[in-house]
Amino acid sequence: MPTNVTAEYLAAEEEYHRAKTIPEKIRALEKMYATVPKHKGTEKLRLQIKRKLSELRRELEKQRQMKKGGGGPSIAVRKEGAAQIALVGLPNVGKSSLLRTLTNVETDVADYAFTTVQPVPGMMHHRDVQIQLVEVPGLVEGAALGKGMGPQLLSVVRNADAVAIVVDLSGDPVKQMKALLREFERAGIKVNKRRPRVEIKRTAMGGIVINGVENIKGDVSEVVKILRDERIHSAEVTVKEPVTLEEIADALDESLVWKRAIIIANKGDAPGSKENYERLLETYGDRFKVLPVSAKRKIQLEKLKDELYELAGIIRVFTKSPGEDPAYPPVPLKRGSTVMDLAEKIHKDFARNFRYARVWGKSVKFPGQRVGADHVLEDGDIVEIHAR
Ligand SMILES: Nc1nc2c(ncn2[C@@H]2O[C@H](COP(=O)(O)OP(=O)(O)OP(=O)(O)O)[C@@H](O)[C@H]2O)c(=O)[nH]1
Ligand SMILES: [Mg+2]
Repeated sequence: MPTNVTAEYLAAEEEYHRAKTIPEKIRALEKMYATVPKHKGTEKLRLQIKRKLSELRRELEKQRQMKKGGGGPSIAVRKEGAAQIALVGLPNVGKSSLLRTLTNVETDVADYAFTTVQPVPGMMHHRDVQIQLVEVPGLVEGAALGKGMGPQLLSVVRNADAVAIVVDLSGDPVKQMKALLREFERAGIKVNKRRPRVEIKRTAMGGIVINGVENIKGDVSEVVKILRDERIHSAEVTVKEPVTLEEIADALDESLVWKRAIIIANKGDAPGSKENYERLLETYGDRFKVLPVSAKRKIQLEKLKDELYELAGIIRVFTKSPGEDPAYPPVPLKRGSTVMDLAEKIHKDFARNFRYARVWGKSVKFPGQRVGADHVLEDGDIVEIHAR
């Protein structure tokens, strides 16, 4: 153990050794991680704590699954529309109020916590696309560690395509964000972070081969250890960008999910909301798009729809037959979709008998350009598929 740790760290370590339950252990390890000085000499220690936390998180989830009925009734929400966005926040911040105005769902709004106790879905229609919003009942501290329906609620978030975090500007939004991000972290949900670019290809034999070793900031032998812990003994690992050991561990941790997110700063009409908004922006503005709104006074709601549409990561593509006008409505696709993805969405035969396509729009250099199945489409493109 490094000699340069603080008294707080030692106290947390003591707490860890005394801890009996998994949630207790997790809380103690989080304290250890928060109090360990961040420099090169403690790099391995930090990595160890992070890995232990990940292991306990997975164990907790396994325990929950083993319990009768998977630890309570499933509250999963079936996906409908082009994308599903989770509306998530602490209790009483205005999630239902937003859902009501954005989707016309008649859900209860009241001035106390836990009005909503089940996830409530609603359809938002915007720019010819249907996007499903799901209000996740208010999260509380300890949700991810088993409090109330916490784990089930967080699994709704894990399953969504993107996350809209709702905070209340009549209270301290930075505190709210910290609490939410901690629960996300505990549930293995990474928001607005990109999975580090480390690729792993399992091989039948040949041991561990690491390409791009120069990109690893830290002891390479630790990477081999991480892999061994995951029971990977033969693989080709390619490190494509500079990464720390903790980032490599994250990249190789398949229990993590990576989600795009924005912050909806609600109750922008409340006294003191301006100052609170500014503090929120100062702390989280670099990492998140922050949109101040008022569900009650219906302020900035059109802009909010635009932002949610952006967040959903949808493009609309118009199809057409030769010599005819584009068909309406457009087909919604995930950003990054190809001509083949479109063909498959329209009709299996189209995909099977595909020859080429002609495209008009942003993704091509000239109108009516002939492209192949792998061509990546953009929002607003018009596509004419030619099949046998
Ligand atoms: N001033 C102000 N109050 C709002 C706004 N939006 C919602 N409220 C009020 O905040 C309270 C809670 O609103 P809800 O929409 O029920 O909040 P929720 O997040 O769904 O609450 P739970 O389901 O209990 O977690 C109600 O009294 C709303 O009228 C807003 O933009 N401004
Ligand atoms: Mg509600």
